[in-house]
Amino acid sequence: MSNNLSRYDFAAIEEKWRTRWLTAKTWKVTVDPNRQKYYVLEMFPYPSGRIHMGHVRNYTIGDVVARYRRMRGDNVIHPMGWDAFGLPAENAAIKNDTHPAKWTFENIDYMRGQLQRLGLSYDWDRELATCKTDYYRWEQLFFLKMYEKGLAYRKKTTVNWCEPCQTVLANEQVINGTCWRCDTLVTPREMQGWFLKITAYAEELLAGCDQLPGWPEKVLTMQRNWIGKSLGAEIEFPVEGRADKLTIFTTRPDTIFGATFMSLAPEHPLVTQLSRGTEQEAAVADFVKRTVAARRRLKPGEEPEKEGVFTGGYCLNPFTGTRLPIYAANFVLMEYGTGAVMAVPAHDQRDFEFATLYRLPIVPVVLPEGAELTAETMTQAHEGPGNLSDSGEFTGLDWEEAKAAITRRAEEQGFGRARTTYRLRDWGISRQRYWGTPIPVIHCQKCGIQPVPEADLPVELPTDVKIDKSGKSPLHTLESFIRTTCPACGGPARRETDTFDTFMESSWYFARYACPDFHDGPLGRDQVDYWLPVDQYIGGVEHAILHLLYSRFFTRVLRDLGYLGIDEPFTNLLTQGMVIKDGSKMSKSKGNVVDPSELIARFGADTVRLFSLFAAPPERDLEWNDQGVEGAFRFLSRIQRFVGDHLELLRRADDALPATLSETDRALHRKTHQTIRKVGRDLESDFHFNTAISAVMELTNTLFALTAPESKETPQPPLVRRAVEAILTLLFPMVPHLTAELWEVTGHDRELDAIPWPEYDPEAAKDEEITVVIQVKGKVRGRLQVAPGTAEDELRQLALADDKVKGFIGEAPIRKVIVVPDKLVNIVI
Ligand code: ANZ
Ligand code: ZN
Repeated sequence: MSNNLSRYDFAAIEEKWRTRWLTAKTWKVTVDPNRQKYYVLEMFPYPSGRIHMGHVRNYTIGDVVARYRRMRGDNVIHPMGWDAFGLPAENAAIKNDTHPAKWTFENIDYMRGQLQRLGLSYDWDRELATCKTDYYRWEQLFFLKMYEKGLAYRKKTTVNWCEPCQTVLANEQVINGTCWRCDTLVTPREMQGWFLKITAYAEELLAGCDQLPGWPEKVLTMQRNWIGKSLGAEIEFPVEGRADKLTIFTTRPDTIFGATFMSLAPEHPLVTQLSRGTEQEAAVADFVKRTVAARRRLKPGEEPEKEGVFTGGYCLNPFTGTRLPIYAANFVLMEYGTGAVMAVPAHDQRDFEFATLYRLPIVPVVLPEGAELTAETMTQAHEGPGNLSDSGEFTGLDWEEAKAAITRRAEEQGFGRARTTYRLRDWGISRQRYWGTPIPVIHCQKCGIQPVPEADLPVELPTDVKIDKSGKSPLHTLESFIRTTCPACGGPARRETDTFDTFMESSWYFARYACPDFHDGPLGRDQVDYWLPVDQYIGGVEHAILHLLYSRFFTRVLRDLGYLGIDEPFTNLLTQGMVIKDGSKMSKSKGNVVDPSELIARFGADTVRLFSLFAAPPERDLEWNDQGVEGAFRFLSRIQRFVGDHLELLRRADDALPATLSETDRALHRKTHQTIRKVGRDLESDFHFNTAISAVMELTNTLFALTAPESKETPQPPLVRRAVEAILTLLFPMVPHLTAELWEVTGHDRELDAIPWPEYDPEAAKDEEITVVIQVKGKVRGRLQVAPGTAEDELRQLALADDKVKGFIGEAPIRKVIVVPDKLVNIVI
């Protein structure tokens, strides 16, 4: 690299610095108890083949945080790795007649190169790939420990089954209810599967949401809703002609006198039992079959058209003895509460619609203050508060009192109890796939399920397999894998062929990054205790529920197993927005992708980084625009040209400030320190990179204007040098290569990477005051001395509080106050 700066030769500059940093392992870190640690982490990518603009944005944000914290003096850990198991590798293997492992590792190599081209400051010695045995072996150990504690168990579960393909489909392989490969309608099938008892941590995971002030409120809300805690009661209704009772869960025991029928989930066992032998039998059977199939076709959150069928059976209200018909209804879920609902149409909108549809009675029992409620005049359910009516001894009570009183009475009478339910379900982790972590258990005909002994771990995923076109996991037929001996009786036994849900791998990778060289166990306590928790986590909002919840769950399980000493894995969370082009998210199917590699080749990594930071604040969507990229490129070109043009001056300039400063000197000095203050605040508090960059652009403009040949008076060299130094250091986290180069050529011997973040001088940054005129009815009546940029609100208040101005307003009502910042306040009376 020559010091010929006549042209912005980004390719040469970037290569030089990239190579230097990678060779020197500039970002390698080790535990240092005497230094403040800072852990910044971006969600690791699936090695799909190439990085996309979403990755560029995510990783650039993380990189700025990492570089900024380093300049602030923190011991920064900034790792990167690969979420390398998963279905796309199997699909690609079929399509390209290759092996998932080969495809995955080739992608990793390619994508690592792409990330390095971006100049991202990772400690590559911590890199991991979850498909490697030395990673997933520890996950198998966690599973065994959880199994021992009863946190991992097996139960029957319903899966998506494709008959022609003879395979289980993952949810994302079911498109509109049909198989993605052969278009046949998918059918539900009962199968044994492994589950992790995340529900055992439901309460703690919920309470933890209140201890995460560094998370976006919307993500916490999603977490809380997903856990979905409901306080209510369980009440038993005797079923006519049967010994067993029907147990319902309700959050509104206060409405029990208004129950007019019962609704059961189609899968509820009573549905078929009650209809058996009645004239409803055929209709019920048909309904159950249809609704269960239809439900699988619903997208998450979508509600079906309400539909139901009378089962032929009745039960009795335990408080009144009233006979209530039992229906099966498609909006009742088997997995929630008890799968049975007492229907109160007057006070529950779903029940109201259902009752209207099937002409069932509506009995209002909770009356809003001062209002009449009658079945005839109601057009919708009254779900809000009120006082009880027609409710026997509870009549007249406020609804909250009634909830408690009715629950208590049910408890005393022995047919009910207070109960809390959670919407959260245990986590089904079995996948009938090949490219994943083998679940370490053995099935023995004699002894049943036997965990693989710890000493026999890892159960390695065999790689000498051929993925065939059927899409079936080759594990199911691979005798060399399946055949084993029972650890209990030593007899012949078979290995489990299910593999883990790949969310397992991403639930603890952040901890493994802390101790890549530790091989005596999953986590080296000294290292994880020093580095964890992650101080700043950054990723897409699409992971706001599952990945984050699973990671929070795993962290607690690992804590309880003694591997970790923290409760929460991520102290602060930033969910960055999407990259949009032509109105929709950049995606292959939309054909609107911009390839980062092409952009880097054309403009350089610094420009791509700068644009992705400048175009929008991180949490918002970023609208792609080509002019913006060119603008970023021009800005960097101008900086480099300026340095090139003033090289001699910059190198020679004194470090010390001149004894006397001219007005121009002071203007540049002030702007320099104000910019340092502004950028520091923007990076420190809410990562407003876009406004930080704007501020540096302003400083650059000021510098150019004052030093232009036509400028009346140019600043002295030390001030020019300080302004340039500020520009370079402030931009360094965002635009590392060019700034490092210019720093070096302007005669600094310490690398910019080792330079502390600049401090601003409050005295120098102080604004000079300006005069703002106050007008009343269009006439100048007063003047304010304020700092430039004083907020409109403040100007308005100052103007209205001015004694002279008050005199001119007198008693007249103020119609309007027009504020022109930095200029005038106009009061219309
Ligand atoms: C009677 C009642 C009266 C209800 C009323 C509501 C209002 P959350 O708050 O979401 O927990 N429910 C119970 N189990 C259900 C299931 N498996 N599928 C569908 N709905 C179910 O909702 C609890 C309420 O949803 C329960 O309280 C029950 O209806 C219904 F004026 O019971 B409620
Ligand atoms: Zn056995």
